[in-house]
Amino acid sequence: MERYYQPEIECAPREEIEKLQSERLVSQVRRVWENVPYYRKKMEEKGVSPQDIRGIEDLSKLPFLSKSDLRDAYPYGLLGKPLKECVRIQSTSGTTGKRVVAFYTQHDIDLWEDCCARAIVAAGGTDEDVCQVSYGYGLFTGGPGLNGGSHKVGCLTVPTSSGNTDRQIMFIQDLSATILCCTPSYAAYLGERMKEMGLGPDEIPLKAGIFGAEAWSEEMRQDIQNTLGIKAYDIYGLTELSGPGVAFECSDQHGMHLNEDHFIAEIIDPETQEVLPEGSVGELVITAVDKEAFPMIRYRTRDICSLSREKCSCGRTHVRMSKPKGRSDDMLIIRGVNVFPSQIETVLLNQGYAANYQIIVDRVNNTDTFDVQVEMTPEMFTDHVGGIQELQKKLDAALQSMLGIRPKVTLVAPKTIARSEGKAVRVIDRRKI
Ligand code: DLL
Repeated sequence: MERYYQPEIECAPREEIEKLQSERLVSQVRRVWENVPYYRKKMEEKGVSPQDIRGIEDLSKLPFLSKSDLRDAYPYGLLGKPLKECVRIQSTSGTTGKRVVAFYTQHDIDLWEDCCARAIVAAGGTDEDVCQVSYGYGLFTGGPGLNGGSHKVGCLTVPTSSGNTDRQIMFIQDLSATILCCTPSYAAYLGERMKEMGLGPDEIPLKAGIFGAEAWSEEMRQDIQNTLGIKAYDIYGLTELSGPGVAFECSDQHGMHLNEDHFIAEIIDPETQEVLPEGSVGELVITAVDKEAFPMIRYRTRDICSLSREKCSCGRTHVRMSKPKGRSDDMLIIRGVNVFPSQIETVLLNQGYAANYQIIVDRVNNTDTFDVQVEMTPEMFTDHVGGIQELQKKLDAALQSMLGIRPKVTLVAPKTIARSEGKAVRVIDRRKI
């Protein structure tokens, strides 16, 4: 039987949700107009004032916010509350340019943790569970967000943070952890390590995993589910909008319910900025209607996905977003062809490889070079001596048919590509350097 953390809102009739969104949007716009001169100026430039916003139907009249606004207004320019009412900051993991620094009041932390608690309950979590949080703690939102959600559900929370893989496995076994929260690439690595230690899915006490913070394919989900013997749930979020828990998967595992009492989602064409009809693939834009300290209105996430309001078998009524297939700024354009790392991952997993790969793009004599290094599994490595060229040819053809462009594939020995404890580095684009 499906269980909910806040059933009255998670399963509310659509009209009720839209009424709540409209009310919250109207007061949020008024608050931001009064307290955030940076956004007020953007509204004035677009010729809109709070009187023009009477409900969600007027959302598209408002100006967008993007990462460049966050940079311009860094660090305090987008604060919606006096600093003395803020109790925490979190920050993005970005290594280039200015980091995003997001602010929280106690109310903001509360609603963020509620969203994470909804995700944990949707994954089957109760106060009987032991929830190991192996996302990084600190400035990154993954650890603190899921930690707070786990407390709210009443799970025994194991705050291991990321790294020290053998110790992670020891805690999972000794404390009989039932829920694991980490990035999907780290979950795959934990699975690989457990296999090496001779632990099969039946000897691993875990029953569910809550994995997000990076794009991962359906094929990778199957792989992790089989190795760890669990059901793997996707969770989405970004620092600017609190962190993990903006959207989460239910037992249906078919898109993530976006918490519509706190967030309004739109899909736009990233080029023309035009709002697209339901079902179209485009850039996700989110308005946070009740965040106080860092009130993002029409924030351009850069994540490419689609939305669906089709009825869900779990009983939740909130809109579902598809798995983001990548960020518009992660999309590689190689010799004029659009390539998403997730497409490569799909081909690899379908051909029996694990998700250990790296894409290296460079420009030589004005032409893009496109190399994909792929790790063989230990079985391939030993069983196919002499047949490696055959394997490579097969992979070449499959990648070309998926991408419409032929990469230079190099098969490398098992364990050659560095494992990640947080977000995996899949792409090295030397053209930008
Ligand atoms: O990654 C928050 C998070 C932590 C989400 C733990 C889920 C679990 P940032 O570091 O600000 O925040 O990065 C946000 O990561 O815009 C997406 O591009 C990507 N991302 C997050 N979740 C997913 C997901 C956290 N489930 C950026 N699928 C976002 C694909 C994701 N991409």
